[in-house]
Amino acid sequence: MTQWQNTPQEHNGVMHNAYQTHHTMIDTHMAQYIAAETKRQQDHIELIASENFVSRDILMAAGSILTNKYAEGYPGKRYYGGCEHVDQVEQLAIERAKSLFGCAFANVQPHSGSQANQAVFLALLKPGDGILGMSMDAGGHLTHGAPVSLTGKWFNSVSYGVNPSSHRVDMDQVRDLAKKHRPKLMIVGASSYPRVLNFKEFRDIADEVGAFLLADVAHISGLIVTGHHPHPFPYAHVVTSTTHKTLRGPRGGIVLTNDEDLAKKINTAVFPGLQGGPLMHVIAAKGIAFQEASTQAFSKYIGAVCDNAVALASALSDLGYALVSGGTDNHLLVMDFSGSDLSGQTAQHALESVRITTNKNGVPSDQRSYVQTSGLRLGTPAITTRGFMVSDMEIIAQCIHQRLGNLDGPVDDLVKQVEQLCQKYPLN
Ligand code: DSN
Repeated sequence: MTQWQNTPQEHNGVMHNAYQTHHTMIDTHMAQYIAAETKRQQDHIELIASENFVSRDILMAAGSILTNKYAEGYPGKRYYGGCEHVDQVEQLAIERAKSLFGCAFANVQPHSGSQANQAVFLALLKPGDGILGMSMDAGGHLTHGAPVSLTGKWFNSVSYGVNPSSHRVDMDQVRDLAKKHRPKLMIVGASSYPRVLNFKEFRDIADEVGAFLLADVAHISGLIVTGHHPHPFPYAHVVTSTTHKTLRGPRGGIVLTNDEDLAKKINTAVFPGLQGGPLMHVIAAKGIAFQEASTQAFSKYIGAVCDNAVALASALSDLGYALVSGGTDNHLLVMDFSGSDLSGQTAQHALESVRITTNKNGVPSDQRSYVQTSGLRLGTPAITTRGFMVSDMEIIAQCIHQRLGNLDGPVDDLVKQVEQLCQKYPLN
């Protein structure tokens, strides 16, 4: 058992497995669905790069009585009575977020990463203003100006991509587009970019055109706080993140800055601009996650996440698979099926049938639709939390290869292999 795994804990003489709490629910109908999902999480190899398994403390806080409390406003300035304890909860979460990310201001109320980004847009922009973000096929996120998102509909959105052969961000294109369109906000960050982002270069360009720089570090925040990826401060004016990906906290978002004036605008944008009552149970869980992420064990965990990603990428490459950018510097990799008969959608479904969970994903210059896609994104945060090690990546790569190389073949042996791996690293 590795030191960053969750372990069953004794409490009042009873061993508690945090992932079995549904056993005592009275609503047996709903409990049966939660039980089924618990079993799915236990029995499948979870390779979705944005998912993870939280600790017992985080699960308990997220399921606590704090869910009962309304607390519109901010600590010390609420619109409801009885907030003296939730004020302490939120203040502690804020202080821990500031300390973890080394910044002066933190808003821990956004219900999600998308809402954290929307808060920045509301704080800094007017409808029709220009934004410059990464296109989705290059790895960008919906809220970075995709045409189908509010951010693409209400703002004048221009997208940069990656170099067609290296698949690295094309900084010349970023500079050219910034000079041509003079956006008010530039966004650096991605959902499926396997390489290091250069925040300083983005800031230099933002300064050249007088733009704000937003770093959306949702995917890599766990790497950033442990020194496994360069830090967005002092380059970004504002940083947003989710709290549930590599950071391994509850589902939610945060907004961070060092600028007092921006902090005030962001607070007003989150509440009352976008949201009503904050989710105090989730804020407590976020606070616990910030504390956990500041430990040596977490740092070792993130190191293992990256080692596993590199090992999985190299095992798949050795088996002949093309990867976007040829590999990875972080926690994720994207298999590239461009030019083959296999689509991301078919690959995802095929792997699901042998209990390997992934998601189809666009690749640079993808010729297929967003529904089909030519890529498959794989990530190692969740399996590493369970304890999977570098030596297991070869086995996972072989399982993927056997399934994708024989789509109509029998699945029983593969399911058995996956079952054995999952039993070796139980989810507690
Ligand atoms: N949907 C998230 C992901 O899977 O990366 C991004 O918000």
